[in-house]
Amino acid sequence: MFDNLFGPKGAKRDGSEVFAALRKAASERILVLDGAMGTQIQGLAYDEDQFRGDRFIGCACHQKGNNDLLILTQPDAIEEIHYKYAKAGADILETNTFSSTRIAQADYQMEGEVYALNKEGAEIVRRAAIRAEREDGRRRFVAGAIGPTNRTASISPDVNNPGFRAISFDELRIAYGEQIDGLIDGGADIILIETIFDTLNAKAAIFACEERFEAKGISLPVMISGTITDLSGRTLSGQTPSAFWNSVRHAKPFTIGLNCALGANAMRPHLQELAGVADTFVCAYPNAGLPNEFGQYDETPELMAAQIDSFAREGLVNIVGGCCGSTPEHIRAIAETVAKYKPRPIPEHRPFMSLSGLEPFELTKEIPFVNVGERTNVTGSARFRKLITNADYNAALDVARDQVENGAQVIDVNMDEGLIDSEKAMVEFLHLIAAEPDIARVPVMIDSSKFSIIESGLKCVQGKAIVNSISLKEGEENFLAQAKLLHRYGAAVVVMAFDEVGQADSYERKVNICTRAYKLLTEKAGFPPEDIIFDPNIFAVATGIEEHNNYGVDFIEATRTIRQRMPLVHISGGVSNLSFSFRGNEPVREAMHAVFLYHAIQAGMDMGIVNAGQLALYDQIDPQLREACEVVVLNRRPDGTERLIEVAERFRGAGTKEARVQDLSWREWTVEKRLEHALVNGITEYIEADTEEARQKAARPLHVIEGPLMAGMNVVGDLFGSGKMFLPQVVKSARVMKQAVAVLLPYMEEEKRLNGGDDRKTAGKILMATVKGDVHDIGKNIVGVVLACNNYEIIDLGVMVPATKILETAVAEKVDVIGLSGLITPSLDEMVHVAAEMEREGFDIPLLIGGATTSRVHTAVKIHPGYAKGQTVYVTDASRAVGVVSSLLSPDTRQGYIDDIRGEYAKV
Ligand code: B12
Repeated sequence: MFDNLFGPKGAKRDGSEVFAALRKAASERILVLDGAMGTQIQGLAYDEDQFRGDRFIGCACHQKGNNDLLILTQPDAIEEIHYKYAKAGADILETNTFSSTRIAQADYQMEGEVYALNKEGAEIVRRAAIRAEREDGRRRFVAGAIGPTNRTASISPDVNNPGFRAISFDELRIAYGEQIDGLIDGGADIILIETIFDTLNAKAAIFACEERFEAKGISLPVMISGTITDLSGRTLSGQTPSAFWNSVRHAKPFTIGLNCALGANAMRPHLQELAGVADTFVCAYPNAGLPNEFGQYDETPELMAAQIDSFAREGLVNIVGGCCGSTPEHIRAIAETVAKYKPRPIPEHRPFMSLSGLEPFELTKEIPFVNVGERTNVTGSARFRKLITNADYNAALDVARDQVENGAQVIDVNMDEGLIDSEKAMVEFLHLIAAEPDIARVPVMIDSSKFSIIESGLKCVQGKAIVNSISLKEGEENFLAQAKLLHRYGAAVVVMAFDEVGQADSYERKVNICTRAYKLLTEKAGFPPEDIIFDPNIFAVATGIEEHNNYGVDFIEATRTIRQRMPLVHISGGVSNLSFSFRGNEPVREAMHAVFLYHAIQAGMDMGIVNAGQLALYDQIDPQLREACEVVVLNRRPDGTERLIEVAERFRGAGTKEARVQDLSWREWTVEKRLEHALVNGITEYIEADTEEARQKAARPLHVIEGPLMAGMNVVGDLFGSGKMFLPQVVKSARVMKQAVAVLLPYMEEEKRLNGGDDRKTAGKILMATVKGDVHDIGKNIVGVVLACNNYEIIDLGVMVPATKILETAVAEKVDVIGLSGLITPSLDEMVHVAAEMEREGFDIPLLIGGATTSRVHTAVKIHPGYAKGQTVYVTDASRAVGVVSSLLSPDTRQGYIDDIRGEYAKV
């Protein structure tokens, strides 16, 4: 039998018994959470006096509508609602404390009652749970519900002042802490942070949980439930489900999930996304449909249960329940339906650093190097420093925007400047960034040498950020205290190889300090290894001081050893230090950086604060200069420095990369080589003339794309893949490619006209999309153009398109074929998912698959089998697309073609 607190009588009161019992139950079956309180309370039709009860008879403020207050004034009625849910089949009962924080209760002047509301709220549920258990012998768990409050920490309520916030992280943290104290003291088994529309509020609640757990010497399971506010598929504060997961994963929640705002059907795609990425239990409790004109929910128990049935059947959930509009009848129907199914198996943990802004960023093996944009750093950019000193934040935001547009995957923000209030500037700038979705989509690196500035920064970001940096400089105790705090804020961390003695300058010291920090972080601060980034210090070489000659090698070799011994960690560094002794000779500095990065990346450096726009391309460095740099960076000869100084003289004044581009000797090359050169170097100046020349040489305009232009892009891809080119440079290549394609477009249209295409009626409607998570669109656009020139009508949905949008548009537009494009490995899984959804929704139209990384084998083995009702076809390039589509759409050839494809795929 149970007593009031934490499990059976005699159980240890540290939460471990609850954890074990819940984990066991959740791995055996799908658990059921209760339904809405609001609808039930409305049914009681209480008036103002009943809301006040005897306890608040004379209070000044009106109380009708303060549902939580009924805990204190009508406890029996509230207990009865919980009991009904328990009897309907709920395993987990939520307290009626959604708004029981001092922030939300301020509307009713009930701030003083917050502790009582939460404590008594939990006690009431426990009474109902014990009654139900006595009757049927099944244990019920008490979940202390924490709502989002009525304020948002990362959105300004004032449209004219996007930097303003109506609530701070600390105000939320304190208010939640008070609520959590009450819930724990009242005997809650679980803390449920729910209806999260702003992840920063949730991060404050998580922080408060950990603080209160630590203070009380217990640890309860935490359930976290976000709200996707509408069909945009994002939270109110703009995060996608995976970005949301990355932001809260540090809490090691017992469940992650979604509730409210949407009915089950509309919630499905977002739930699928979460279920795909989360290595913990998943919980869903949607509304009973969407509210009608009167704000009521019409979805019957049967209808809602039928939709939740499919969640369970497809293995998406471990816990289900209902939110707004659901009743004990809904919960009964849901409990009955899910009883037939096994719970969702928890996917294995993917040990990749998973950051987020509004969108997720996962540092997988496919990403050779992460460019951290360094233009928003007052210590590195004189221009940015000036803008911040002059408080010209609009122009400062443009700097951030430019970096993201040009390929920075993370932006470094540093405000360490003696003449300004750095803490204030950090907060202000991060608040402003949050209001700019095109910047806020990437994660930030909060960079400061002052820990207080770092903490202030962390209180402003809803995403998972990186902190730059901490070190062992002031000893282990300080290091651990900072590390634990950072983990509580949910940040990844850069650790400088610096200890009590000083900065690590030799191979041994770099390796030893990083190894020591690693042990402390993973064994004592709870840091996942993949969230650790070591900066083993890049120092200047070729300074004329012999002891400095091996600095490059020391960094590179330390990197290799660290990555071998601690394979999940990352290595970063500030590259510009390396070439300090060649200040004023930009060509040599750029060459040294490119050479250094090339070798360091091979050794395992996978992140760097670099101005990639100013990097030379390794393969294009003057061979003599490259050789001289290599000798210095790799310390191959004692006279390396003198030799580099000698060679360097030749380049002094040769200008930067831009100036070298002015060297026009490449204009003498063949047109194919010139196109490649322009693509690789991002040169737009001659691209139109060169494309035109290539077109005149080619039989058809398309041949220019599929010949020299594709070949050039493949060179770009290879250079990028091998660490000799960087993302911002690839962005430039993509722009050049688009310009070249634009030159060819009118000629392709002309071809169509000459073939009499304009007069024919459309040959069919084709929907084209680059799948969710993928931004590559050059290939897809070309395929669209080629098909359009062959009289097909194209509906192009763009990039990053979720499956639901593809399917909905396909139905609405009655398309004949769907074409999916994808160039990165995760797109392969997304394509499998789209095919499975097409099967589920009863589609039978052909599905084309294309883009680098897709393949005939993957299509045959993974995509085709999941879409039995229609035919999936892998297409290698744009020119083949026309033949494939016409064979699939012509009644004469269709069946024969499909039989051939099926025969071919069966052999794979
Ligand atoms: C340009 C480019 C970019 C540009 C894209 C700009 C844009 N608007 O498209 C930018 C810089 C933004 C970029 C970003 C990234 N990229 Co990139 N990128 C490339 C690059 C160099 C060229 C792609 C290209 O345009 N090729 C030319 C076109 C014409 O070829 P295509 O797309 O294959 O299309 C042809 C056919 O495949 C076919 N086709 C294509 N789609 C379809 C669809 C249908 C229905 C049909 C029938 C046919 C068809 O027809 C086309 C014409 O014949 C490739 C390297 C390569 N060799 O592909 C890397 C590459 C694809 N990128 C890569 C990576 C890793 C990334 C990033 C993850 C890097 C990062 N660090 O963040 C990000 C991805 C971000 C994201 N979430 O998507 C890797 C992917 C590795 C992998 N297996 O996952 C590659 C292979 C580079 C490499 N070697 O590492 N990239």
